[in-house]
Amino acid sequence: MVRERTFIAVKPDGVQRGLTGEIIKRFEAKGFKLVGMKFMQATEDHLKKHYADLADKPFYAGLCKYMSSGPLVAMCWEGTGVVKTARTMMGETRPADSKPGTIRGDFCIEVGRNIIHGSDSVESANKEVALWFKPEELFSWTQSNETWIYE
Ligand code: DAT
Ligand code: MG
Repeated sequence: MVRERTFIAVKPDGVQRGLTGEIIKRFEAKGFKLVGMKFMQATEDHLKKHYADLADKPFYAGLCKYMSSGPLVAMCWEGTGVVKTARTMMGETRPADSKPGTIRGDFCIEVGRNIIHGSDSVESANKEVALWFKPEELFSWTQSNETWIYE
């Protein structure tokens, strides 16, 4: 597996509920490297682009509205297998299907308020990172503990 990047967001409900630190803590403790992060309120237009693949779903308009209703934390995390592993750490789309120990399994109840976003493939991760971050907002840096995380 390659040292890839993924787009993770603490959604507005996660921010409102004070779960930002808890979510960041899990990715940090796992050993992944934070390479970009901003606290921002996204426009509905921006979210329509982000969720373009879901444009034909009945919940699309409500989803874009809720996601733009308050500030969120947009992040880019890097590491070997981070796209897939982050999805595992998040749990399933529906919190009710998410196992305890996962973020959605531990902290939320309804699919429409599931507190975190994570890219679902390397291809969409690349697209999403480019949609949410300018190149100068992403940082390549050496983690001091890297040789203790990777062989
Ligand atoms: P995920 O966020 O796990 O990648 P997705 O890409 O299929 O899931 O959908 C994006 C978001 O849309 C999801 O996090 C919550 C919302 N959503 C999905 N299915 C829904 C449904 N049946 N009703 C309401 N909201 C839904
Ligand atoms: Mg998705």
